[in-house]
Amino acid sequence: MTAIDTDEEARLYSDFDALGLIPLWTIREGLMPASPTPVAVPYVWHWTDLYPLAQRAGELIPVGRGGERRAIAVANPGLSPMPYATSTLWTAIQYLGPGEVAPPHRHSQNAFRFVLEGEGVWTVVDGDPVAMRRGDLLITAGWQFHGHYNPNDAPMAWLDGLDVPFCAHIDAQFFEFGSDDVGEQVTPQFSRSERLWGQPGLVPVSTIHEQPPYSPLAAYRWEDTDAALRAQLELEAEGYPGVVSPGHAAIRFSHPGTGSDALPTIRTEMHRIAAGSSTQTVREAGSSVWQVFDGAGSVTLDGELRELVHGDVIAVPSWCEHTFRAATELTLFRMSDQPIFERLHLNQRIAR
Ligand code: 1HN
Repeated sequence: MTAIDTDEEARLYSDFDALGLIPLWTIREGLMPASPTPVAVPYVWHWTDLYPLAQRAGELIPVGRGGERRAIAVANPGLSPMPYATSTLWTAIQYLGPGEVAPPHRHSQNAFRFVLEGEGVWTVVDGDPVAMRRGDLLITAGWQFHGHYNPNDAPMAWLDGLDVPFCAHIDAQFFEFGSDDVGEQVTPQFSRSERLWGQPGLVPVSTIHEQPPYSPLAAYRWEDTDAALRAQLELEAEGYPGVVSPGHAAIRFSHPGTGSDALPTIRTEMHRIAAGSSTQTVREAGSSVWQVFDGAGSVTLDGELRELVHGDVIAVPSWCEHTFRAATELTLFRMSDQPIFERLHLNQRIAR
């Protein structure tokens, strides 16, 4: 803060204030820090806390038009009272009981579902029914109609990821209710999008000249993800390249027609760390949220070690130094806002 040492200067500052003006020299360090100073804090939510609460909500709170979804957001304490995991990412556990319907709607926010366990719910994306099973990633890009149906006797819960905070910061939110008609009551083994796009490396020629800005493939199946991760670690053992770093395999869910991220604003990846191995220690501009899919280990967030087991959700704010260690083989899902940072040339990363 600049010292005010004359009456004339004092008048200058009060005139600035009266006209809604703020001189840079009084606030430079807040506006231009040497590196990011996120308000969000590094944080871990445990699945053993999340799931029983979602179950209780399932017993007490109906799902339907208005509230739309029984989704319970992980709220970063640094961002209180907003229901945001990081400054750009929304992450929630969503719970749908037997016979329940989460009615169709659409919004400008991009979304995905990641299935930690269970199966049987199907989500309808722009009229295309997509089955949800353990380990699958389901894509619902901005402005696609989507509703979820549970025709089974058992409840199901999954992780929702959206760019809600980012869209809110830039005033880009639009929302519309869909039809109350739930549509086709069938669960095909493969969605129409998977029939068109689901063969590796094979792009329908009819789409070559016009690709949507999001992945036209609505589901990435666990069998494929698991096989890809397993192959990387096996190839490493055979002396061939493929892993990110020793003992660390990773794949990115990509647009099959362009190779870019599956969603324009959210990067989605799956990581597997061999028992006893660690990831590199990374700091990057931009935030991410991880979920333990399988196995146990730990994460060190800005020097603080936290134990991790099945289902735990981890918020990594911008520029937070993080390292994952696998006690047993550890498989992690990751979402991040990197596509925004890369497209706007704001990406910075240090790995060691
Ligand atoms: C939404 O539409 C879903 O469709 C889940 O399952 C979570 C959080 C904020 C806004 C819309 C869904 C959401 C959401």
